[in-house]
Amino acid sequence: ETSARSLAKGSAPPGPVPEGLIRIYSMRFCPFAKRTLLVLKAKGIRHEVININLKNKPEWFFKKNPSGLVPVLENSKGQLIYESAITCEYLDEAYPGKKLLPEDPYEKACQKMVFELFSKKMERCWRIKKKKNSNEIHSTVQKGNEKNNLTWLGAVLANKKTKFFGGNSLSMIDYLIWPWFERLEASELNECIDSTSKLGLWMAVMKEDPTASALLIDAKSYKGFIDLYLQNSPEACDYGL
Ligand SMILES: N[C@@H](CCC(=O)N[C@@H](CS)C(=O)NCC(=O)O)C(=O)O
Repeated sequence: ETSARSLAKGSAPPGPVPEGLIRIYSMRFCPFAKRTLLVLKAKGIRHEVININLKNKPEWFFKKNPSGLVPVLENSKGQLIYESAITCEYLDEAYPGKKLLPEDPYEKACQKMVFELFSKKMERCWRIKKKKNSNEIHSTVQKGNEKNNLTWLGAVLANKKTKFFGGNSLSMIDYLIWPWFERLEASELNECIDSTSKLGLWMAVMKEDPTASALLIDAKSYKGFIDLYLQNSPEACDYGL
């Protein structure tokens, strides 16, 4: 289902979400949507995936999210939730099972502080620029002063003296930042993390997590996607299907 072809302009809008299910509007290679998919899987929430062709969006998609971005959640009451971090917090609160955010207000604040800093520093570095060929894309990512930022994030772990960003077990903040790390390999940036460093060790334990490993991105497909996406090809989102 996660690998279903995307819906494009001209497609019929999907019907209401069946009772007992939640729907995610996603795109197979989107790191933001990956956050929501990780939380859905980690909490064992029954869901359906509708992939959106982001280079040729269906008209009706703007009724789901006026900014036209994935991910969006829709429940059987017709309620719509967008912005990836908000979708993740919503799922954690609305569904029973393992709590991914800590109850303790201070611990929760700590996770949100790491998140804010990550959002400011990292998303800018990972941003894919519209360039004509893939060589140019990768050098653009590398110029983003990645090394310094990763060092900073490693220091967060070193100060905490824990394996994960929220303590000694995996929690929400790890899932929120993981999608950018699983893309390092595909972006040929994995050598910028020393595998014996705090961050390198964190990546290794993340790869062992059953949820993260089950949803691990295929580096080859991701690369193929990026090349087409930067050419604005409507085939990008369905790369490899
Ligand atoms: N702040 C948003 C960002 C989501 C986002 O940028 N999604 C991208 C795909 S990775 C998208 O939908 N792009 C479509 C567009 O830019 O029109 C979130 O956290 O959910």
